[in-house]
Amino acid sequence: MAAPIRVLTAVPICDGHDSAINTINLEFIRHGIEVVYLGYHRPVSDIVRAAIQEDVRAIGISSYNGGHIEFFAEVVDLLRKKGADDIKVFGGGGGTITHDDAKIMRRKGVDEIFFAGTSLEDMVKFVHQRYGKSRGKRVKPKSAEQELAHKLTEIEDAKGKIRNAKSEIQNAKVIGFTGPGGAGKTTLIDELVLRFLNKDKKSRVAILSHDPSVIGQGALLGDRATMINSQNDRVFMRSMATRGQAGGLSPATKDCLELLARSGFDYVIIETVGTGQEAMPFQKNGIVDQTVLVMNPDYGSRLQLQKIVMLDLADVVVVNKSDLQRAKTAHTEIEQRLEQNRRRQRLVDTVAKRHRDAGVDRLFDLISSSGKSKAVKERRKK
Ligand code: B12
Ligand SMILES: Nc1nc2c(ncn2[C@@H]2O[C@H](COP(=O)(O)OP(=O)(O)OP(=O)(O)O)[C@@H](O)[C@H]2O)c(=O)[nH]1
Ligand SMILES: [Mg+2]
Repeated sequence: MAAPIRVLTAVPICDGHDSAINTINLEFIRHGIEVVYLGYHRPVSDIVRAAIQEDVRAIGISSYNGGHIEFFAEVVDLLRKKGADDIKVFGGGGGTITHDDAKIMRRKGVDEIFFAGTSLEDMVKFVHQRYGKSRGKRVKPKSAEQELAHKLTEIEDAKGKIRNAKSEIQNAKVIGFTGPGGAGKTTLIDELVLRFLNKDKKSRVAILSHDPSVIGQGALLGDRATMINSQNDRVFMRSMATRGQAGGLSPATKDCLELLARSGFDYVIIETVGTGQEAMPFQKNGIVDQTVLVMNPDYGSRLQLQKIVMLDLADVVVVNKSDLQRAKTAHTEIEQRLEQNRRRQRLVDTVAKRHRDAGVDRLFDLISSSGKSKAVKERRKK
């Protein structure tokens, strides 16, 4: 089966009209397309950076607040400048983009503009026809970032059968985040990235983020929309759909992670999909150095805690959303549960959605101060 088409969608800066694109995203996903959604109020530079890192086939822009002729053209121009003009641009904006505007936009390199009244079916058909064919031989990448992005695509589409044997040295510390859907993993990672970037002005971070999908179907890869600090030239983020694999990761995760870990980043952060009680996404002695389980205070009762396998395995357990009422009880119950494990697991309370949260600072210290794990040291000795 051919690999799914990946597109990135976004709404331009100073524009909060995201209702149209949310509808379109959903329709795309239902028809087998993987959509990396960047969110609204996004500048050209963020859109182009994300499209290159995600190595999508095309960018779909939904624009309502005017300035579309310039905005779309700037996206096309920046892609060209970065040697990434194999990534195409299309979009719409209801009645705010006139037919005359669209003519100019097409002349400036935009593939297609969809007007008010177009059916969702027609848009899906367009994406399949225009971006569904195999890419064939690719142009030589213009930057290391682009090269990395292309390789990740090769690995993902070959289901992890491609290896890069160039360098076996893993320099990065790999940290795995898991936990139930909506617990705040992405928000927390974004706050930690801010601290990594501020602590060392030269450090570079990679993020490998997962969202669920069934084989042959699309996926909404939505973690980027939550990211603010991670929209940064020192951060390389890649979103992956699970493509039918259970357990929180994708069949290609391991190889993609290995490649990222030896691509010159100081930290590689991996986020699983929202997981259930039985999930154990990170293998023992695998490539992940430290595992963080992010919990929501509303997990149920003590009985539920007995069932969560990751509570036995995680190095650090975070009670996020500790601004919520149940957080204190959650902390006490989880603390007692962890005591039974008799391992040196750490428990931290955080409010990830608050800037400069002292709990997130504490978590950052735990992650950034503890050195490479035994596993990595051993791997390095080999
Ligand atoms: C819904 C709406 C809102 C909602 C937005 C909700 C949300 N979260 O999106 C609310 C009420 C919040 C809102 C607020 C504002 N709005 Co308003 N809003 C609209 C409205 C009524 C509909 C837009 C819409 O979602 N249509 C539904 C989509 C599915 O259909 P469509 O637009 O026809 O698009 C088709 C195609 O173009 C295509 N398409 C669209 N995008 C894309 C993208 C891709 C990739 C593809 C393939 C296709 C595609 O899909 C559709 C298929 O048929 C329009 C008026 C109108 N009737 O168009 C005004 C409109 C866009 N808003 C307008 C304005 C001025 C505002 C405000 C500034 C008002 C104010 N003074 O506060 C604020 C700004 C908000 C902000 N932060 O940006 C103006 C813009 C004027 C301009 N550009 O000159 C409009 C045109 C109304 C008007 N006539 O004055 N708005
Ligand atoms: N009250 C409260 N809400 C938070 C906190 N941290 C995150 N949230 C909110 O929780 C929601 C989910 O946050 P995400 O970071 O997307 O959660 P996630 O675990 O990455 O979700 P999935 O990737 O879908 O599993 C968002 O609306 C956040 O704003 C917090 O500390 N307190
Ligand atoms: Mg997330």
